[in-house]
Amino acid sequence: MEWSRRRSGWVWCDHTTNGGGWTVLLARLEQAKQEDFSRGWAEYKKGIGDPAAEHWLGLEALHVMTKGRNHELRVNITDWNNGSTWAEWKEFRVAPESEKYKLTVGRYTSDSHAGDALKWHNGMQFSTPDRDNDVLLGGHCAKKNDGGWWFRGYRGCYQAHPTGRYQHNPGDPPKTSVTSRNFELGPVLVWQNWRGESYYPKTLFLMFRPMLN
Ligand SMILES: [Ca+2]
Repeated sequence: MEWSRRRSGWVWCDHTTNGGGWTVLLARLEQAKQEDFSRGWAEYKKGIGDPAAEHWLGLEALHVMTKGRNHELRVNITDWNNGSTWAEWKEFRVAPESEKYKLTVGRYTSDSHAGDALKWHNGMQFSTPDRDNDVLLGGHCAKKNDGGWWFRGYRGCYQAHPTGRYQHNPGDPPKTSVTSRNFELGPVLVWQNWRGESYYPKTLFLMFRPMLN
């Protein structure tokens, strides 16, 4: 990972994974003090956290950077036993704020391992604890699940909740699943289509780059 100058400012880039050139849009990892992702619309719009640590790039930057040409999206996930998985989508863009930063993601690549959790979120508008843009009438997924994301709502809020609370505390033994007690404390970081809704990843990175053709 290294720094790279973009129109939106300095961003964290991965120059080694599958050809490099990736801009990180969300980083989740164990750190001394975990970032707080239970934040409002204005903060998800402009970005959250330290770009060299846990962070969210920002919805406006995502829109500006993906609007001109097609991009691909990738997720890298690691577990607590040196295992890892990944997935790629060959279509990714984020609509302007006037369309509530609607997500378009598709063309999941068949050799991916992590599971197409984002299919559930394709076409959704972004929601935050202070903005309910999901399709659930009489419910507010982002408030209930304490984070910002392209929550759905119909038949469930999410299949991936990458801005969920980071449950692991420094010094805790490695965690391989989330107990019911963890869930009582609030929704945690999950990618259901990999090892199910109770598996808790150690790190998760979402990144994107322009399509080469
Ligand atoms: Ca709603």
